[in-house]
Amino acid sequence: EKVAVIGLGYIGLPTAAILATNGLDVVGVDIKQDNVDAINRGEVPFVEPDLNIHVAGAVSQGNLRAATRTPSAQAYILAVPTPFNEDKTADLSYIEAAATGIAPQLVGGELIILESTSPPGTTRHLAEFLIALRPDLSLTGDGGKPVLHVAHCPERVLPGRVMIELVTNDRIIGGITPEAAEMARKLYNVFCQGEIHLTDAATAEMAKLVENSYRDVNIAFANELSVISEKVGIDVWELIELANHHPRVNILQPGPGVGGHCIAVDPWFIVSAAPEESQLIRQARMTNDAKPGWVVSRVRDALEQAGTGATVAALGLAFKANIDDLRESPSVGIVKELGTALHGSRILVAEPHVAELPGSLLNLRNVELTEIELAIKSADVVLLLVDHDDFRELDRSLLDGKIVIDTRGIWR
Ligand code: SAJ
Repeated sequence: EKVAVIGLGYIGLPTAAILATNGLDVVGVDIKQDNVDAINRGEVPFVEPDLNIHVAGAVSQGNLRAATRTPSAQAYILAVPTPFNEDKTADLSYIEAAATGIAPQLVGGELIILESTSPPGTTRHLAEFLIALRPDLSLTGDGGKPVLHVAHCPERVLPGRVMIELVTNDRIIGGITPEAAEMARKLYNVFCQGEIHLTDAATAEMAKLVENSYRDVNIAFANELSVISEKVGIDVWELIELANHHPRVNILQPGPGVGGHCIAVDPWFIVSAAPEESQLIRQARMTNDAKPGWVVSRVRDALEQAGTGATVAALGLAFKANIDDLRESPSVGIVKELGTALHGSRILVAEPHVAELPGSLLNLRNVELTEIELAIKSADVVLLLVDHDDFRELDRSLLDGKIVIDTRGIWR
């Protein structure tokens, strides 16, 4: 069986590779010629543990190759981005572009799977978009036309653990028809050892969005508690730890805000589908988005205490612990805001997982990247932004005499 995977990013390439190492004939499709060339040499254009072994193995076996043109295949998996627009609605142009590439190849009987995280109704939209391009096909076989089977199978893997979670996580598959869902189950059964649950397409779309919104709402609760605790003069970490001793309470951890490409994005897809009804989900998003600004104002207070010209050590830029991913990171936003607003102060950034500052911080003359101990020793105010192990294991005596703002509660 031949499978085409459209979009060779963090989800598409691992999925293509794992199908190929399980014996299927896989063509990966991407618009970036450089990435296509790299993959055809057996190389991976980004960092994900163990992915390179899978890609190199599959390419040398001849089961995986990459191309910029969509080939004909029995199954197509779309793993393209679904970013959101300024008005928080989803941008479906990548899905439509992928569908436009697939449509001329279809003869009927194919399986089309959308993996991209999408607002409710997107799989149906994709199906109808394909039928509009190919009116000689149908979704149900009406009029005796050949059938196109369309399903949604949202990805749920955690970056850094993709090759493990692809195999072990349970999956949800929602079909436009039950038959489409059943066909998709057969395909994912090739590598997925978790349970596969079948439903309709809109429920599968919502399930993925709800998982990430659940986390967002719960982090917002923790973040709100941290702001309240500051006001009433108690330690939020102790508060949460104590409350979590209750058998039915499990509060998450506050932080400097919520980053990454999923949890800070997906809830908006629910809000845009049902704006009036999504009060709590919207408010949680706004609460989490407001947290970096609150951290900045705490640093300003500390600097007032420390005096003009004081130096800040900002520890961590990644969006979460022990990774090198700076995209959509609240820490980067906080450092940028500090660098822009506090002309009289120096901000010494320590981020052991990167070799240089991201572009958004490069033109700030009072912000520089340095080594952890050096940053702390030179600082009056130490701002902990990411709970990297390197910061947890730090010699605490370095913090003596400093004003410490620990947004993750690792130094209590
Ligand atoms: N965070 C907190 N407090 C917490 C937990 C997390 O402030 O108690 C922050 C983190 O620091 C980070 C952000 O939330 O900035 C998100 O981190 P995360 O580890 O919660 O999640 P992601 O974005 O790396 O991956 C999520 C996962 N979804 C869920 O756990 C429900 C993953 O399984 C999904 O596949 C992924 O989103 C995705 O692609 O949608």
